[in-house]
Amino acid sequence: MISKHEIQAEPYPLQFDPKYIALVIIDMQRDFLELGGFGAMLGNDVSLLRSAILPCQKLLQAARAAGLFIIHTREGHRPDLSDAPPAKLNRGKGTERIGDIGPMGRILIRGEAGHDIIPDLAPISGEPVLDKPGKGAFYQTDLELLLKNKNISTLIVCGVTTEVCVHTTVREANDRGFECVVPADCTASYFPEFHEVALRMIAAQGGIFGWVSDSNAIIHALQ
Ligand code: C5J
Repeated sequence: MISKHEIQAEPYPLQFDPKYIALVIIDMQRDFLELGGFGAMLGNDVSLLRSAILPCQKLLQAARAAGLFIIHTREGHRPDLSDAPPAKLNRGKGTERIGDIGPMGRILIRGEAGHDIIPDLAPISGEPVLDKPGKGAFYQTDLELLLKNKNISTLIVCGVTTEVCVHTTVREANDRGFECVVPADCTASYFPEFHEVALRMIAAQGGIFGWVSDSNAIIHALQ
């Protein structure tokens, strides 16, 4: 018998099977959340992302307790930048660029301090950490394979930033047949107005890309 649970969400409650739901935490890296990283280099106020940390921590704890498959992602590149499209490297108008040396090491480069996931959300053994060169977590990674091998059908997608890597991942997941729910308080943007609109875009038109909920509702449904 299929066990069905329900998450209170917009545009309507999301039913899920607890055996086949996974938590995906997108790019909660020092490079985006701390001074001296990629986010700051682009001229953003990185403190705006910090509101997502505590809700993500609580949801991560609940997901671990419920035995969910948990995946963390990191955006970044090889030290020789061979996986970074020139178009990405050349974009932006800051004084520093991807690969330049900043206070947390080379910006957006794998293995550097800034590329690490923030300590509050550090992955534990058994939780895959996927390094991605692009904005979407499916692009040039084995995320789809990992999920399909576990018959995962529903994704809880958290992380930063709402309208960039979270949104891109939700769109990619949607086209691959996954149901996605985004807990609004577990995501954040350097542009609060983009955050709001990005969430509305997900749930609009009867849930064109998925569902929007919050950490408390999801934690409640996982218990
Ligand atoms: C950005 C991300 N904003 N993780 N990356 O460049 O959203």
